[in-house]
Amino acid sequence: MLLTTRGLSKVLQLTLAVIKPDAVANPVILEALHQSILDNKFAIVRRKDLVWKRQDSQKFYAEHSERFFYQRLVEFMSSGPMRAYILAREDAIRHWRGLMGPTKVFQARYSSPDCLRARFGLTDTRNTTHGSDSVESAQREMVFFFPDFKAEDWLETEEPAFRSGRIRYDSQKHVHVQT
Ligand code: FUP
Repeated sequence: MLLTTRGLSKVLQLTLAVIKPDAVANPVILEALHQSILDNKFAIVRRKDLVWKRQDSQKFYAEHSERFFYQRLVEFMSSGPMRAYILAREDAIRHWRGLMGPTKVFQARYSSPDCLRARFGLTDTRNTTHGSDSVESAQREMVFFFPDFKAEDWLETEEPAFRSGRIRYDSQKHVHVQT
């Protein structure tokens, strides 16, 4: 479904993007990240500010539970407010991960100095942003952050308008809506 085409243009893909507590804590960085999303032609489908409990953090990062950084990661991700987005774009997953850059901030600064993690990241854990790494993880992560959002329904009812540009940015709600 996500990779099929309708007419000539490719169906938009959805991804889950998160601005992590290190970046939300700095209003200038938070605004710069939001602006980067808009400048890079992502449509903002949903947006939410939230704070994780420790259990949310543990559950979300369960696949890393054996890694040396797990405890540090769990503490950090439940240490303060975050902002989550559902973004739409052609190849949204790949484009958002490209914009974020490598996981490790010091490597990012060396290899991709313009990426978001290089520009704003503090450490390998406090690395500014998260992005889904596959269609499957995007689906799982969208449900995790936005349990009421139904991707299939959105693709059926709203995606055609988003793809053909019949949308506008609502500067009150900070999301894109159909015109
Ligand atoms: P990514 O998909 O780029 O977020 O990277 P991973 O799934 O490999 O890692 C998930 C999170 O674990 C990172 F965002 C931050 C944290 N992490 C560390 O804290 N230290 C590391 O050395 C690697 C990852």
